[in-house]
Amino acid sequence: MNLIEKVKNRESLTQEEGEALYELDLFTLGELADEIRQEKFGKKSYFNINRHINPTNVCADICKFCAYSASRKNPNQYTMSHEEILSIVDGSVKNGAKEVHIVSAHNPKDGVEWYMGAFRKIKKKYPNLHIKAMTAAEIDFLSRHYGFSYNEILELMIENGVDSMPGGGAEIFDEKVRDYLCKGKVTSKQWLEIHEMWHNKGRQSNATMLFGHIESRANRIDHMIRLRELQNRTKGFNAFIPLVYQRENNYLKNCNYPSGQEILKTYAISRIILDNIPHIKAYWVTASINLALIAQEFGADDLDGTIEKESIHSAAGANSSHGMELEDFIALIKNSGFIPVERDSLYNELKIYS
Ligand code: V47
Repeated sequence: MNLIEKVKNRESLTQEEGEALYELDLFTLGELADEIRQEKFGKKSYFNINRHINPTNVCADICKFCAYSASRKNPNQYTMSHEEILSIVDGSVKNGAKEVHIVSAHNPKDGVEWYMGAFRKIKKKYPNLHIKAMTAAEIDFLSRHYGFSYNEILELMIENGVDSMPGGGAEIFDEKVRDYLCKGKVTSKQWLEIHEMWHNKGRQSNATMLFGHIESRANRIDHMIRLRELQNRTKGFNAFIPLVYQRENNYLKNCNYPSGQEILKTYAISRIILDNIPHIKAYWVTASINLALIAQEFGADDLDGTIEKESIHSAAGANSSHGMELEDFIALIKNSGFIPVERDSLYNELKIYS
């Protein structure tokens, strides 16, 4: 059976078949991915009203691709107090946010209680606000630095109000590339183990993949297949998010920056390979809003959200520091021929803008 027939029959593809997908032309791939997307969600495109908060940029780990953490290139260290974090949350809730997405650097000075206390205070004040927080990289850091087991950190997160985990810290799972990018940080095996433990507690999370730097196409397929295998066991991932590498103000050079065509192929292929992860998110911050809108025709059904403020990718050159106005977001999705659907963090539909 040829590759296209296998995709049309919804068979799980092997590493070699995944790599061969990249050899198909963009429009064939787009058609195949769009068929799967339409089968699952029709013309609906999901987004949420959310706020990204990055409470500290002080980091004990060094990732070559990161322009956000305080370093020689970015000497402006900051760490927010709980009061500062709460006052941001107050403003966001007033603006209609239903989710706060909290991701920090790996701060060796503040202790586990600084992280957990912030979640507890937010949850106490806003019991219905969804807290998506703590990447597996942060969990691994807290465990290493303060001597907690993964399970203890995960239990503390639940106790203090964290509802779901974001997909950050996955980068690229291939050990050789990962060692070059971010040696010393959570390993691929640990990243997957932490998400598995979280899922086994009945909780949900997302998964990212940082691409468009020094990795190969084969590395991307391997990354997707490792996620697919975990998802087969737990069903705990909601969304897969291919993050396009942003190249400014960091220490990662000699990269193969992807063309628009390569980015769209990667979205389409992730829709095809990850047959068991419901949503493919075109995170407009790293893809650019224009490409994210086109990605809706190449398998992506989710555009993340309005964000309000963003620090990690804007530090590396993305045009995202002030998020997106809700009206603009809705109009852009509508004008691109899709139906904007406001969702909550677990993909329950809240409002359809037909
Ligand atoms: O893990 C850091 C990435 C991630 C750069 O779960 C970079 O819904 C591109 O995980 N170029 C954090 N990417 C952000 C993240 C995320 C974003 C949106 C939604 C969700 C979700 C998760 O940002 C890090 C890292 O892979 N990153 N530097 C850079 N220069």
